[in-house]
Amino acid sequence: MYQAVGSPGSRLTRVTWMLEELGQPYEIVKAKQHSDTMRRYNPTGKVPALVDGDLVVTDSAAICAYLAEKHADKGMGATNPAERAELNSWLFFAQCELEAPLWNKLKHRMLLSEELRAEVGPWAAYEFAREIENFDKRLGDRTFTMGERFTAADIILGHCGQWARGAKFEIASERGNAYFDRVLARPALARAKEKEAAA
Ligand SMILES: N[C@@H](CCC(=O)N[C@@H](CS)C(=O)NCC(=O)O)C(=O)O
Repeated sequence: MYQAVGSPGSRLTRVTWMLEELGQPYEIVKAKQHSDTMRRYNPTGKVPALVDGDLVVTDSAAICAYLAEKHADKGMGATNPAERAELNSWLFFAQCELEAPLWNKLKHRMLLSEELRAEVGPWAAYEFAREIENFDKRLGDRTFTMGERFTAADIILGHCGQWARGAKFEIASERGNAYFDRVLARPALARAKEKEAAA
């Protein structure tokens, strides 16, 4: 059985959501960032990690890509190099562009030590708005990022949308908001959150 390691409500949700979408059994191993437990799975102490037998995978997008490839029959990954390139492009966009302002703002608000904190609010709002505009253009009229199929990329992007809404970042895109509504209404996400709450 898979083990999803990390703290409930963090990027761990990307892993539990993915496992729920795939219908795979898993247990949640609760571990806070930089705790001794977490460092046993990830030397950086960062959350989350996935344990699959002897293999430990870290970094949420890599974990989702790994699971999509392993359970290829569920159609959440790529079936050829061209599709893989497109999927990777979305995953990298999600983490490098869309997530970056969300993460930086959170770090400067409450995670960094006082002397390192800077006022990044206006920059983060500007960058996020710019990337939402880019997301709108790239998404076009598709239901999901890869077309009609819900894939690993939608997990990472959907989680960024949830994060943005929770942190009160403006999503000035009708198509973007409709996409986030669609993706965040997935029953698998609700089940993942329930399991995290009960862990
Ligand atoms: N690229 C990693 C980032 C992991 C990450 O930064 N996780 C946060 C919690 S959600 C953390 O552990 N932060 C501690 C730190 O930045 O040192 C991923 O997507 O899993």
